[in-house]
Amino acid sequence: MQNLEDIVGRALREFEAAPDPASLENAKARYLGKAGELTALLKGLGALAPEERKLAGASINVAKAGLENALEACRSGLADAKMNLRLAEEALDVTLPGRGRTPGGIHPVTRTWQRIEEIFRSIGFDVADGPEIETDWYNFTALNNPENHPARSMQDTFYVDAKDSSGLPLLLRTHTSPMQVRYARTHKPPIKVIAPGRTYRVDSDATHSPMFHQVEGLWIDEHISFADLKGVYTDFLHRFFETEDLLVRFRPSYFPFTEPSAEIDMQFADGPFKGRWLEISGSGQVHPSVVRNFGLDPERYIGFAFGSGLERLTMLRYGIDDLRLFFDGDLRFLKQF
Ligand code: 2U9
Repeated sequence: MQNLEDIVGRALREFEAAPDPASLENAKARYLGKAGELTALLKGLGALAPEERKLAGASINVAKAGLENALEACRSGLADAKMNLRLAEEALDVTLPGRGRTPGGIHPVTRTWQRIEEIFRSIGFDVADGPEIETDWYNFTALNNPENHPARSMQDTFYVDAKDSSGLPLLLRTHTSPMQVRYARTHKPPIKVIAPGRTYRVDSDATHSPMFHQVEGLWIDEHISFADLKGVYTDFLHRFFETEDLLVRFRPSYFPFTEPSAEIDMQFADGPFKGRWLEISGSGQVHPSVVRNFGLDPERYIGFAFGSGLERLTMLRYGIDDLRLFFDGDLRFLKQF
């Protein structure tokens, strides 16, 4: 049977040459499928004489069994090759060194925050905490911020898609003052508190970040004067910068929540900022309307407040010249503290 040998030879070569399971199954169909060449030979047996049919049938069936065995061997060969490739691709080198976990550090702004708490606690100030999402009343109205003040606009303040009980939109606090209003309304004088924390404004460039930190201080009692503000803040600067060799001056200014108001400037006698007046804080005597919003009588109670930026204090203490370094998360910077 010349034809049978030829068919078997071609089938075996095609099975072995199939590069993937789909090509192998196509090759199978060409020989063993319904319209396959070997199947056609089997179908043609009926036309032969009985004696001849017996002999031819036997050899075709032997050939068919041989091809089916070869097909099965090729199928498992392809499956093995696929598995070996995957194992090679996903190989793990268990001899590689592990990724070490290095201890973390305290962010420089957090260091400033901690130092400030320590200094003010040591002179009898409490530390207030409060929500970062605030009501319009605590953030603006209670602090004597006029209706038409630009800080109240969408361009300057992040508003939240939720309203307070008087139907006004909630907002991300633009200063730490609302914490002090909350504190003052729930404590009796003397009120002596600092409020450090995150604050938010729609502002982003080399010297402004949409999230920044402030610390505000408030001291309210029956006879607290500007002289107390000068004493407390100057003492704080001496301790924060670890030197008494610095000048402090109060320059008239304006804030809605204080009257009179002053900017506090300082000058180092040494170091990279030597001889330059540096703006370090805002301050003032708390406005009588704000004292009234504490639930206190402004004829009886008086005091001062100040507000400083923690990033600014940190930059001056460590000689950092770019605010963005605080927020980049670059370990080359952070590891220096
Ligand atoms: C209450 C009443 C008054 C806090 C004050 C400033 C002046 C001020 C800025 C300095 C730099 C904020 O971080 S900054 O951008 N702050 O100038 N803050 S007086 O006055 C208060 C606070 C709370 C109840």
